[in-house]
Order: sequence, then structure tokens, then C-alpha cells
Amino acid sequence: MLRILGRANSFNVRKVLWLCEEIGLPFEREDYGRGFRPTNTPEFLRLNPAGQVPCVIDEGFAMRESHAILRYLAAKHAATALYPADLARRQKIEAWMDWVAYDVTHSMRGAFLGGQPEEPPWNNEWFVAQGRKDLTAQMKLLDDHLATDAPYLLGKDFTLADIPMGLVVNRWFSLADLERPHYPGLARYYDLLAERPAYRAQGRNGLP
Ligand SMILES: N[C@@H](CCC(=O)N[C@@H](CS)C(=O)NCC(=O)O)C(=O)O
Repeated sequence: MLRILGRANSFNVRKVLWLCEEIGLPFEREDYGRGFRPTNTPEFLRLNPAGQVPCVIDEGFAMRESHAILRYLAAKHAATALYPADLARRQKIEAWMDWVAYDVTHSMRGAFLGGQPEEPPWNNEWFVAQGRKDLTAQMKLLDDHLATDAPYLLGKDFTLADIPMGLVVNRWFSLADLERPHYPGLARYYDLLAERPAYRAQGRNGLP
């Protein structure tokens, strides 16, 4: 049985839980990370030297990095609708995933973690303002894209790209004191994703 090490309220663990539920993949989850079992022990660091969650173990093979884990699981379980063999389509999926992993995650550090007084060093005024500005511009890019290439990121089919983005969009709509321009494509996308039970369970589930 697949083992998922990581607390269920973690942004990155939720991506893996969502995929497993989406494709009906059984798993056992063990609580690790902030507020639960530590990730800085020698035993955990042997599994994931970065000391982060999620860490996923498949038949003894330990994996880190949520997006790489999504791609591994989708490929292994032949979820070809989510992660097709066609290289051009795959490139588009991976481009959205990389954009979330790098650019958007960077903005969210300021916009989200920085907005929480207990999260030094991210709660620096300049960093928060810059993060919010960047995130707002990124969500505009996404809104423009969804105006032409809707309803999902790759068009009519839900793919792996929608999993990290679904978490981002949920966080965007959950940020309490953020001045959000009206982005109609984004709002439609958020509601469309909410039709999926696995998203309601792991994405739009009341957590930011
Ligand atoms: N790039 C990594 C980032 C992982 C990450 O930042 N995980 C956070 C939780 S979302 C973490 O481990 N935080 C420390 C903790 O929970 O103890 C991934 O995508 O898996």
C-alpha cells in the first residue's frame, strides 16, 4: 500500500491526496510535519533529505517533491487522461505545474505566509506587499488564459495541471484581507473544480 507521510492540512500534501482520490488509488497517510511527528529526525531525513512533507513511499521507493510525485503516480497508474503521453500536451501540463512550483509559490510566500504575523522571516512588510502584487498579476494571467482556453487549464479535460492550480486558486479566494480584482474566469474555474468530490475533500475544504 502506498504510504503518504505528511499532515493533511499541508498545501503540498493535499495535492497528492487529491490525485489519489481522483484516480481511486488506495493509500495510508501518516501525520508528519508541523504540529505532528518531526521531519528533522535521521529516520525521516533518510527518506527525504529536505525534511519536508509530502514524502511518499511506493513499495519501498521514497519520493519527495509534490509535483514530481504527482507525475510519478499518474504515469505509474496509467492515468493518461490526466497525464497524456503526447509530448506537446504533457509539456503544457508541466509548464503550468512548474509555474506554480516556482513563480506562484514565491509570490504566495509573501501574500500568504507573510500575512501571518507568526511566520518570520516572510512577514516583512515589503515582501508581503510584493507577494500580493505578484500574485494578483499571476491570477490575471490565469484569468486571461481561462477566458480563451476554458474550462480547465488544458481545455475541456481535467489534467494533472489543475491539481496544483486548484490549490492555488483556493488559497487566492481564501486570503482574508487581500484586495481581489474581479476575475470572472477564475471564479468559474473555482466553481467548476468544486464539482469534483476529491477537490471538495482536499482542496476547497475550508483550509487556505
Ligand atoms: N517543493 C516541496 C515543498 C514542500 C513543503 O514546503 N512542504 C511544507 C508543507 S506544505 C513543509 O514540509 N513544511 C514543514 C512542516 O510541515 O513541518 C514540494 O512541493 O513537495
